[in-house]
Amino acid sequence: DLTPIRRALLSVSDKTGLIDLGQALAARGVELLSTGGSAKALRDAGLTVKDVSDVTGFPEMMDGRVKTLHPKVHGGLLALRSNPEHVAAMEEHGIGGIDLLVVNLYPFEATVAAGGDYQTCIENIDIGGPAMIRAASKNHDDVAVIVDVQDYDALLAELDANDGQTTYAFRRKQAQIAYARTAAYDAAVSNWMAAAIGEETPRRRAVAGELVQTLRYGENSHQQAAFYTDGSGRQGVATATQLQGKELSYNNINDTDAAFELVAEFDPENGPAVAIIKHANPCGVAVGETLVEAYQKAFDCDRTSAFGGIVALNQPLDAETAKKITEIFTEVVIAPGASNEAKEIFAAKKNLRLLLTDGLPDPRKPIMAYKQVAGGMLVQDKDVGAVAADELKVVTKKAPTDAQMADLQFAWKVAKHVKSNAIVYVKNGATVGVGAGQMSRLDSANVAAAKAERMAKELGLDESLAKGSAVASDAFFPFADGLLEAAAAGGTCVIQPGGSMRDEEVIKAADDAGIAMVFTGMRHFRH
Ligand code: 93A
Repeated sequence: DLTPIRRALLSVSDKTGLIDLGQALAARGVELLSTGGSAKALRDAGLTVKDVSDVTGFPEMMDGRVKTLHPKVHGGLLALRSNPEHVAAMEEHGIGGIDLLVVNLYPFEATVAAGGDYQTCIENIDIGGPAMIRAASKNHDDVAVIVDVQDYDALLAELDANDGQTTYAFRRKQAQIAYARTAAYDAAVSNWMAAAIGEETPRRRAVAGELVQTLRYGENSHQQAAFYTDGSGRQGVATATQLQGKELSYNNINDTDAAFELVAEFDPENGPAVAIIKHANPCGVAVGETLVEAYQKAFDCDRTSAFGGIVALNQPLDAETAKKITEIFTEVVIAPGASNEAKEIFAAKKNLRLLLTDGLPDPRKPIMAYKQVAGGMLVQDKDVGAVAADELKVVTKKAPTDAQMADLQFAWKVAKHVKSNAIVYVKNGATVGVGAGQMSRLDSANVAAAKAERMAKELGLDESLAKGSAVASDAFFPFADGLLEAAAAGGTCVIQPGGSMRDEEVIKAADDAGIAMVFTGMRHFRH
C-alpha cells in the first residue's frame, strides 16, 4: 500500500511553488528529473536536476512539441513494479522507474481567454503533459501524480505522515483529480475549436468544466455541491466579482443567474431595467425612467416575495437605488458596475452580497444548456429565441395600441424567464402579476390574477393591479378558458405563440371579450 518516492519528474508551466517543492523533495533524498524551463528554474535555485533529454538520449525538439514522449519516460511511469515481466523490461531497456509525476499543463484556457490567435492557441495544446498524467494516473498502484499547485502541500504532508511514502488512497485520489483535469483540458480544446468553426453549440461536444469553488452545500444542507465554469467568460455569476457579503450558496448562484439573464433581455440603451428573483422565478420586473424607479416598480409587483430576493440591474448601481434596495432584506444584488457612493451605502449592510460584472451577457448568443436525468444528460441550445416587432401577428379585430404593444413585448420577454406554465400580467412597463410553474395554464392565470389582487389590497388600491394589463402566455392557450380568466382578471390584450388546434375558438373568445391579441409563432417553455 505504501510506495516510496525515489525519483520524481517535475514538468510544469506554472512555476508557482516549484522551487519549494523541489527543495522539499531533494531534502527527502528524491532524485529530480525535469524538462527545459522547469529544470532551469530548479537549477537556478541551486538544486541538482537531471534533464529529461539526458534520460531519453534525445534533445527536446520541434519547438518542445517532443520532450517527454519517449519509452524511457512512459515506461518509467507505466511499469507495474509488482509484475516481473515489466521489471525485466525495465532492466533490459535501461528504464528507471518514476515514482512521482508533477505536471501542470500548457496554459491553453488562459491563452484562449487572453484572446490568443489561432496558432498561439494551437501551440498551447499540451500533448506530452496529458500523456504523462494519464500514464501516471493509470499506474496509481505505483506512481503518485500531482496536477495542481494547490496539492503540493498535501503531497508533502502525505510524505511526512508516511515516512517519505505515499498511501494507495492518496495516489488514487490524486489520479482521480488528474483525469478530471485532462478531461476538462480536452473539453476546452474541443469547445474552442467548435467556436473557431462557427459552431457555438455543436451536437457532438465535450462536456467538462473547471471547478470555481466547492459550495457549503447544495439545494439542501444534506447535499454536497460545487460550482464549475465552462471557461466561456460569459458575463454573469461565474465571472462576477463579489465585493461583500457571505459566500454565495448553491441557490444564490442559481437565482442570481436567472436574475441576470432576465435583466439582460433589456438593452440598457433603452433605459434602466430591474429584475427581482425568488426561487428562480421573477417576482417583479420593470423598466423605468431611472433605475430607482424601475426598482420601485419591480418591488411593487410582489413586495412579500421580494423579501430575501435576488436583484439584478441592467445598469451600474447608483446611490439612490442602493439606498432603496437596503430598505428591505435582499440576498444578492448583481449589476454591471456600481458607483463608489452606492458601494459605500451597501458596505453598511454586511450580509448583502454585491456582485459586479464588466457588462451584461449577450441574450442572443447561443450557449449550451444542460439538464441531468438519471443515467444521462440532456443538452440543448439555451433559449435565445426572440421575435421582432414586425413578426408579431395581430389575430383579433382589435389591434393593440402602441402602449399596449410595448407592454405585450415586455411581458413576452419576461414570460420566457418564468417556469412553465407561465402567465405574466404587465402594466406600464412593470409586471403586476406572475403565475409560474403550475401544471395547468388556467391555474397559472389564476395565480397571477390572485397575486395582482392581493398586492393591490396591500397598496391600498381598490382595483386589481391587473386591471387594464397586457397578458403573456409562454405557450398557446389550448382552450379559451385561460384567456377568459386573463380577461376576467383585467387583461385587455394578449400575446401568445398561437398554434393550438382551437386557435379559432380562442380568437373568437378574445373578439367577444373585446381583447386585442397577437401571435408570436414561437413558444418559450422553461421547465
Ligand atoms: O509540447 S508538449 O506537448 N510535448 C512534450 O513532450 C511535453 N512534455 C512536457 N509539452 C510537453 N510538456 C509540458 O511542458 C508540460 O506539461 C509542462 O506544461 C511544460 C513544462 O515545460 P518546461 O519545463 O520547459 O517549462
